[in-house]
Amino acid sequence: MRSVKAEPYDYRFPEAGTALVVIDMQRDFIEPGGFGDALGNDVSRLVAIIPTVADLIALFRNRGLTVIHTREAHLPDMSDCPPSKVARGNASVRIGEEGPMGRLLVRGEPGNQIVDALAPVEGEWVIDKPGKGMFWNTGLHERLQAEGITHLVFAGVTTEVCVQTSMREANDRGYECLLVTDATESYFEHFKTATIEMITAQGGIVGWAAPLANLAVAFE
Ligand code: TIU
Repeated sequence: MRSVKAEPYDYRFPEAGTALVVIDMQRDFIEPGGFGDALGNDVSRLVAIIPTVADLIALFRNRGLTVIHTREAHLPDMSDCPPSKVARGNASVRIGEEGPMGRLLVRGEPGNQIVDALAPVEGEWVIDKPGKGMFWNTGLHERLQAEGITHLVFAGVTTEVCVQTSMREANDRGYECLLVTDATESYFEHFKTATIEMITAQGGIVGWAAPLANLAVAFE
């Protein structure tokens, strides 16, 4: 077992049973002209974590550990996108409609790809998820079980939406979860702070949180 100095107390993980999950580092959320931008958000906050996420991926990749990338992505016929999700909010361009990077949140479109700096390499898992959580309608739990993965390290965007939903779903399914605090970001600074507090409060009710530097030390 390796041990990371974390909140609310040390996070222990078996290297072989641990995977990295990078949530939705796709152009739709991170680049101007995407879904996040269409919702009225300042995407520059999210761009800033790319180097840290790249270092985190390298840590896992270099050790031959499982790296999982998710994308929030709907089928081109939108059969996996409830009308309530399309109608919600006051977006200038809605999910499924044509934006500067193709149809928003639709599989195969330019905007739906992981940003170049974090592009998946051969052998890494790429999970297209129609929901905010990574388990609904993806088959991911069965695949993780088959690989003997028991511990999940989380990064990506946005902290309080798809990252937190996925981490909570993982906790309910029995995975021991660590959030890497400088490899996740929100359009709203206070939501990120609050999410980390929510996850780690009450003895780690959802899981643990630590910066990348602490995780790097644990691998030495
Ligand atoms: N809008 C927002 O903050 N997030 C999402 O819609 N999806 C993800 O968090 N990936």
